[in-house]
Amino acid sequence: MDRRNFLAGSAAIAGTQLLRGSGTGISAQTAAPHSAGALVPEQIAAARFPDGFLWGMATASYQVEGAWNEDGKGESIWDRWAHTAGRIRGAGTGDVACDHYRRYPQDIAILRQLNQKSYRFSISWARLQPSGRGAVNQKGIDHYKRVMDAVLQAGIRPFCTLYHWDLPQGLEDLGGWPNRDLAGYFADYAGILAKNLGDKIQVWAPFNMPWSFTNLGYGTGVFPPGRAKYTDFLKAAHTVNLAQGEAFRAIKAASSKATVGSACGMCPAYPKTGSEADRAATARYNAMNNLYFLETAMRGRYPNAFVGEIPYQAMGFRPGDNKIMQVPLDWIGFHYYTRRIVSASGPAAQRSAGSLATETEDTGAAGNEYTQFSAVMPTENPITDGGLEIFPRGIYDLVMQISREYNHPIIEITESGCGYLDTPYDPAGGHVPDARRIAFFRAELAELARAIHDGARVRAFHAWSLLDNFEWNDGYTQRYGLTYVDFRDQKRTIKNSGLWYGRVAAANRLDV
Ligand code: IFM
Repeated sequence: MDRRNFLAGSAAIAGTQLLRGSGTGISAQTAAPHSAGALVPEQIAAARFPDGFLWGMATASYQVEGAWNEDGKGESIWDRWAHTAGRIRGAGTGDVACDHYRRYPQDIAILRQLNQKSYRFSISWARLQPSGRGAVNQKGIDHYKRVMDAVLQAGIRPFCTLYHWDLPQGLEDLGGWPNRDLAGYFADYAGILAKNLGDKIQVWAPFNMPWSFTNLGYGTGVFPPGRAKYTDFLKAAHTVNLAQGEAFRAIKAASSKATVGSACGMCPAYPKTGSEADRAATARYNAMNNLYFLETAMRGRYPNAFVGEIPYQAMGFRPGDNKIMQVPLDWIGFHYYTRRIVSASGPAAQRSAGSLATETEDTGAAGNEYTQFSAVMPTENPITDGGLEIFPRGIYDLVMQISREYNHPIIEITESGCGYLDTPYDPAGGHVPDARRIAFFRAELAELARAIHDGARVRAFHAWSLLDNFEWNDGYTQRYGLTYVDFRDQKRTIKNSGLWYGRVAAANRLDV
């Protein structure tokens, strides 16, 4: 099959029927698709990526660094949470994690070996400002300068996420994200980073998955600080929107070369039926889970994720906040893992019980009296060991949706990956034969190539993750890495998926 036929054929397989949502600016699918659409070998072989495409990998400070109390670092809410009995599966903590704090030269050498062009990492706020405000810990700055030098020497673009969930405990003690003063503290932190590292870093994203940490930390309480009040979530989310705007300005003021974007968790959502109620519920889900921190930046307004009026009072909105939030981003970054099927629900809160809140629950928001939708992850296609349904077509739908919504912005896929528990296999010389991860990325990347062919301006893809690491409440019971880490001795073994991904990065194609 030639390239043209491949693309035409795969578009037909996808069969998307995107409609404009009424008055929301949100697209909604007419009905839930029930299969991923099998990809044939010719489709994989025909997939191409543009010259200069930025192949990358991602990590996050608390998940990999360790050194939790060294060189002046302060305590974070994840330190406190993981040190509390019963919070983390297997009693795991990030105290040592992958020891990336010391072993970063070795890890950056892996990125280089695998032909990577972009390294997305996050900075530990408590390493820079131990209590989250005030004096700067010079040892923290010096550490990240050394890391950046190593990344640049390897010919890799540093992509810095300012906040990947590890709030300094000192700021939680002041009320945490529901306290709008944190927007100002975050802007100070952003300015410190841009002033000290802006000569080395040009690509910045203020927040990783802002909906997740505000909702899980303050709305449902399954992540630290473990508070469960929906109006606290509304307040926390509003502070984060203000903080995103203030940080954007602080970074740009300190570094003329800086570009600022996002790293939102997103999930393409499909209505369960073609009914008006399910379509409206899907639009609310999309507004809440996908656009709540994007529409605010791009257009200075909240998308209406609510039944009825936007609850400005409950979120602590003040006159003029629109202007603070509005900072048209230089590019839009988002993650893709899986999809949701959405239906209208009553006002009663529905939440899956007993989950330790990995990505499964993270993106699977449940409704309440404000939002009144039920969002379910289907299980029609294979499920990863991490518990997520594999749905390659979702990345195509999501990329095309965001392209349409925001007038064809530059897009970066900031994360995508899968949890599989494959381990080194001795008869094969210690290789990690994780064929399922290769199949996952191959199918998904073919769908991404299709989106690029159809006009989406995607310039980067970051696989989650460079290393097996601390998977939040699941501790070390999940492995998302393209490099296997033996947590007994910190030995790294590049998995077969990592070797394959390195060849893809070199060739810009998938049939390698
Ligand atoms: O490990 C997480 C990461 O921190 C945020 N996105 C999803 C990953 C896998 O669950």
